[in-house]
Amino acid sequence: MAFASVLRTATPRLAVRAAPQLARASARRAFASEASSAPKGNSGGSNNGLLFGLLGAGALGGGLYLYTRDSSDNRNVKDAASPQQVDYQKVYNAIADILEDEKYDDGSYGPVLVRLAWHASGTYDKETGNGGSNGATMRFAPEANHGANAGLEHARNRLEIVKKKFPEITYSDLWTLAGVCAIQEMGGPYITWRAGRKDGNVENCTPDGRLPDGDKGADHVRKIFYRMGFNDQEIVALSGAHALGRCHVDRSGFDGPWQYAPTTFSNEYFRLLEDEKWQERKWKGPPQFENKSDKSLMMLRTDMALMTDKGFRQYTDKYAKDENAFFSDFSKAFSKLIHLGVPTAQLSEPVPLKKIEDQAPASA
Ligand code: HIF
Repeated sequence: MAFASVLRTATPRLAVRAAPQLARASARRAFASEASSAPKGNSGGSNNGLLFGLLGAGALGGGLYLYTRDSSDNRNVKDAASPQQVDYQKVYNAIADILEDEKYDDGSYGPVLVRLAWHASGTYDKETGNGGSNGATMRFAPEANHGANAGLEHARNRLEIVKKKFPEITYSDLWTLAGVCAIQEMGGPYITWRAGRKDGNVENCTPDGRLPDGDKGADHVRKIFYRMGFNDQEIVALSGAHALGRCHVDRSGFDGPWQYAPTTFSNEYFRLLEDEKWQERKWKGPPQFENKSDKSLMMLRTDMALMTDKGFRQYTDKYAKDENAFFSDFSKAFSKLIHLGVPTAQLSEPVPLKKIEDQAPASA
């Protein structure tokens, strides 16, 4: 299955672009200081409406996301539509239709949609139960402006095309469904997805700092992912998603793709980690690694931790050798990720979402 899909999705536009301008050393700090206007030490619970309202208003001067004007408005709050009310396969197909665009990046919005689904979900905190994919709180300025979320407006804006066609779907269901669609259509495994996420309000935004920093090591990665309830094996399995997409100097400050075919989902990320020689890149940007052989690929410090940390390395070895094992473990871990924070009672049964290539061709 994997091979056929990989063939189908390996578009000809995969040539890795030459590195754009070097990052200014201040690029990442600029994001970080913007984000420092976001609430600190807030539990993300529901009693901070005023605080968030003020912060939301304070952010007005600094480039706003679409909905902030109405951020405390209950029109932003929405219950999920059941699979009886919305044909989620149709929504899936509409997302598949808007994945490719030769003018955008490597020719596909797929990677940035996967990143949106993950950042919408990866704010989950298992101790307090807040954060996670329920709520789609990245619609609001405090969370949209978190440094880690820079660039995700490309994904959110692209999905407006689909939201207009299917206004009944909640943003939180749409964003996670888009991540599933992107992975499946780029040649990845099937991923179990349930509908039922509700859209929340600005009061449900999580504090900044819940998502990982790429310039840190294994301890940091564990701290962030253990907080969500993942173990070492799941962390490594998830990390294979860095086969997709690239870093952008104007978003994270880092630069370049992890592999040569960044719109094809495969175990290539693990194989390159092991097979290439990696060295620190000498440049003005934040610390990152480059492959010695042609210097066109990159790894973050957090990626390198999967090689250097013993607890992680055993799984990196396994997934580099065995793509089926990777696909199967990734599918489970990603499905877990995109349901974090959603009360089980809210969720539907798994919704079957077929890849386009597995759907019966429309009869003539
Ligand atoms: Fe990423 N990730 N991620 N990531 N990520 C970036 C881009 C993507 C981390 C940092 C970055 C995961 C974990 C981590 C994707 C998917 C996932 C970028 C570049 C950075 C810096 C952003 C930019 O400049 O545009 C860190 C530190 C992580 C913890 C280890 C997940 C496992 C791999 C959870 C995951 O699924 C995807 C896809 C992209 C590419 C986005 C694009 O626009 O091309």
